[in-house]
Amino acid sequence: MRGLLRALPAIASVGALAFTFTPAPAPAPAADEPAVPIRRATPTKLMPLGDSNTVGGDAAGAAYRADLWQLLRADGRPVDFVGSVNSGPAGVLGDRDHEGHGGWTIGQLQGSVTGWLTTYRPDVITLQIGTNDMYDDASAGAAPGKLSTLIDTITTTLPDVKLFVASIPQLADPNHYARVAAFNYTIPGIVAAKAAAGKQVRYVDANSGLFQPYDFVDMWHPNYGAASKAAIRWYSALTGVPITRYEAEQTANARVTNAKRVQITSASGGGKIGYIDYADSSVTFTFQVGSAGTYRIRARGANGMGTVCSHQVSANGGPKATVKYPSYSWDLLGESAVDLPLNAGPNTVKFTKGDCYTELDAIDLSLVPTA
Ligand SMILES: [Ca+2]
Repeated sequence: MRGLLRALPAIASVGALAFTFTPAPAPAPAADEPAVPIRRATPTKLMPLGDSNTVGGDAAGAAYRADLWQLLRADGRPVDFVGSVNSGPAGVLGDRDHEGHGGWTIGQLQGSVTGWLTTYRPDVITLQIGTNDMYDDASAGAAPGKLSTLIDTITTTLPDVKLFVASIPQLADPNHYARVAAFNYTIPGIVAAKAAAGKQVRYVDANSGLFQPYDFVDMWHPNYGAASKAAIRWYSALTGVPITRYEAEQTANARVTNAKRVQITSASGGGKIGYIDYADSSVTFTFQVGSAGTYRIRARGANGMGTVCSHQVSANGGPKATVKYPSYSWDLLGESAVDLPLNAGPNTVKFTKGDCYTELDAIDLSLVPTA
């Protein structure tokens, strides 16, 4: 039990998206713009492709896929994940299809990828591979060439596919660290050369420089909270919408009143705010934005109540809006969005108790997407 009053009856609004959002017509994309393939009004088939860090070596068992799906859902983007594998936590990961294969090397993907591509015909691929090539110097040294060949195979098999190629997570062991650093260093150049040759390939720094030692389950796998940070980078690359995350448990970001910090690895940054249970409980974020406008605030929240719960949210003392959190579990976190006007310069955004109970991990801030 994470809250003192969790047994109280809750409202019974179920099945709704967290935020009702009516998309405006999308502007016509530029002819030479492969970089932003996932638009609000365009159904898109996305294949997550890779190894165990696509499957998910974390406690939730979804790697970046759960939070990426949540971020896309919060915008109302019609994305269909595709692949021959189906795994991960139902609910928080609304589409469990993928093409992640635990323990696989680049060469193993090379041997199977053509069949997967012709079967599922994705519009977009998120490729993260190479961790299992880092075991020794020889295989690590061969990894860039194998990645180059794999990119050629993918783009030749599906010339219209938009291929996003990621860095791989940095590993703590000194030998692995050096190999990963060397491999990650080569990836932008490999991708740039393919793009210069006319292929629709883009590099995503999904992982490098992102994690602390406490962000790892083991030598090889970022934990669930850490994977959510990689998901932000994937989302931004896929949509062209940069997100800034503010951790609720960091005192520099937020003032907490009559609620408690909870340390747990499912939360981004290793912590979240629980016990937002009382009329005077609040989490008040303070941050700056460069320009005035309507911003999308995505709250990463944990709700294990078995029904939709909510917070009241207001910006700079203005009117309260409601952000609704579907119930997944206390250890599976969703991204629920609300759009609020912000000022140029400093802002405060205050979360207070709504219906039943939800814990607050972080907020992910951007301008409201226009495409
Ligand atoms: Ca957090």
